[in-house]
Amino acid sequence: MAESPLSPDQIEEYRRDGVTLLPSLLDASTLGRLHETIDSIVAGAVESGDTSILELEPEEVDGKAVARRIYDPCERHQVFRKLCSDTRILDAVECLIGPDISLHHSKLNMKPPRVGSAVEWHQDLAYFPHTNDDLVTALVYLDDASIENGCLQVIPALHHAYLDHHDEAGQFSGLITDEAFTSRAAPARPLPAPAGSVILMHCLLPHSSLPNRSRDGRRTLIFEYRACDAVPILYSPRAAVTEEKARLLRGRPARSARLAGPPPLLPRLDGDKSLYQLQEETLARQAVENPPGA
Ligand SMILES: O=C(O)CCC(=O)C(=O)O
Repeated sequence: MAESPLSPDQIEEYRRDGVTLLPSLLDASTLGRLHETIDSIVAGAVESGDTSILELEPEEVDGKAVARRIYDPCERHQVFRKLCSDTRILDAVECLIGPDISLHHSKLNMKPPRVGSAVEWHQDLAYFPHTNDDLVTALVYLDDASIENGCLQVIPALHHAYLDHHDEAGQFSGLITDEAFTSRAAPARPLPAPAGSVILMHCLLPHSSLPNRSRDGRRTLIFEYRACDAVPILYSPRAAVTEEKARLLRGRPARSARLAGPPPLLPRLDGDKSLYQLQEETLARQAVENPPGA
């Protein structure tokens, strides 16, 4: 890596707030290729009803099913594999977690116009704790992201501890249930930015996004990177599937796991539900337990 791809201010912002934004990193022709590929994957999967590739929004648009997530895009097409090791992104990630980098997983959230689902407050690492917290989530906006179409929002500087994501019965709920967090006063910081911008976010930073009721989609491609010596500590059927797809992108595999960062909370997570399903079930349960106005 010749010149540092992140300025000292961006590195300081990431360390202090747990997030930094690289505005307009990708050009229009790269975005065009990604859009074409996504359209063809979605059209094929919706037509064949293949739910192993994508998850659908619960609401239809004009009587048609619409996608809310493409699972593992790096497994689907080389355009995504190429982008996850694009030097502009990977050099920036190297500044934050060092030279030995693997891809933990990828996903693509579609947030379609009018019916795009919300994502509730959560920490990524709560779903897949590791021996240290040198994991960076890169969120690549493929469309202009605004407050109206549900851009990402974060609570800056809250990335130094695992927060509880379990309900009163001790089951993993997919969203933050920690009392101190849910009653907090800290304001959310929305991160609107043009298509092609990349957000680099610490894996413990609480984040969420509002539903999209606007006429504009907000597709976001997500790469979860980790230092090679950050080793998953959760043994589960889902973790086994994820690990099969994890890939070394740069540097060397680790010979030993590094123990560092805050003590990981272990998710009590049965089955293989998506983030959206877990969060929706939790909200439905909470609404029954604490009806509005009760
Ligand atoms: O797409 C979003 O708004 C947030 C994505 C996210 O946090 C996730 O899928 O884990």
